[in-house]
Amino acid sequence: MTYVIGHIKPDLDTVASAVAAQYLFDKAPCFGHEASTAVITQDINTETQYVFEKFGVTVPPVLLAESLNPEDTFVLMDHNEPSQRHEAITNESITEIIDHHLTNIQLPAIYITIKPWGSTCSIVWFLMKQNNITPPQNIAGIMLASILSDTVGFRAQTTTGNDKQFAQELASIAHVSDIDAFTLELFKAKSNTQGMSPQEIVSKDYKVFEMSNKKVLINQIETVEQSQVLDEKNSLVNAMNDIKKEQGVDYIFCAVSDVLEINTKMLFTTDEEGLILQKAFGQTIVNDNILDIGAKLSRKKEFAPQIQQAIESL
Ligand SMILES: [Mn+2]
Repeated sequence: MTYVIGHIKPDLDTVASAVAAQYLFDKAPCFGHEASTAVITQDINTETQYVFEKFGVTVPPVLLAESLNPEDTFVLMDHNEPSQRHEAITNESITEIIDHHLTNIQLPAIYITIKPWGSTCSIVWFLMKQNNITPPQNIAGIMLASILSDTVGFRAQTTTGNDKQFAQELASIAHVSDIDAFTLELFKAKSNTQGMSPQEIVSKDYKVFEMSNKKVLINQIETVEQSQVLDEKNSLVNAMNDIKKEQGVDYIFCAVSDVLEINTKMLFTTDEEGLILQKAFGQTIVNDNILDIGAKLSRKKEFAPQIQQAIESL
């Protein structure tokens, strides 16, 4: 069996691209995956659940290591780094990679499609077009939603002209007439923090980085209700202090990003962290534990490298 699988802590693009790629492989024998099954690494997030329900697409099952056979192979979607991979996947079992991230690939010659586009679903749609394959309405819908989600509605720096064009094409197959309205609907589903505890908010989507021998945790929460989230500042900062201890990190930051206004306010817990942020973004702190870093949304491009530089220059 060939398993088509995205990264750990699955997001919409990783799950939808696996479903779309399985459809492509079924219809296009030239890919050489005779029997393929889309699977996921872990439970899906609320945005993914919302989109799959909306379009009536079945969520793929979680891959169970104990059900694997030695001859099973894997197509990695939306990731290539070993640290992003399901732990049961060995180097030898990977036969193909379709991705749009920074590469760290040390594998024998296999099929690799990497394009610097905004979403892996953009790449899968490109491959479908190359092979004259049109997905059904519901798969086109989850692909469109993935492009809009990964590019933050074309606002992210990673957005290319192809992503915009492909989204239009997929929208017409999916019968989505108003992309802007659909984007807002997605943002609302994604950014619903109601019912989430402060602990859940400040650990919703975090990565731990190694910067100058310091462990740095950067969490990001995307919202359309930034001020409501920040009203809870004191409990969020307390929760950040707990997570800092739990995870044994030196510094912790929580980016509260307003995806409609395109603005990020960064939460921090100590004066030293505040200084790092000021160094990184050159702004003045007007409110305890909060720094407005302006029109930025991308942790990968706009927060992490700047914080790293600031820590290196301490
Ligand atoms: Mn992606």
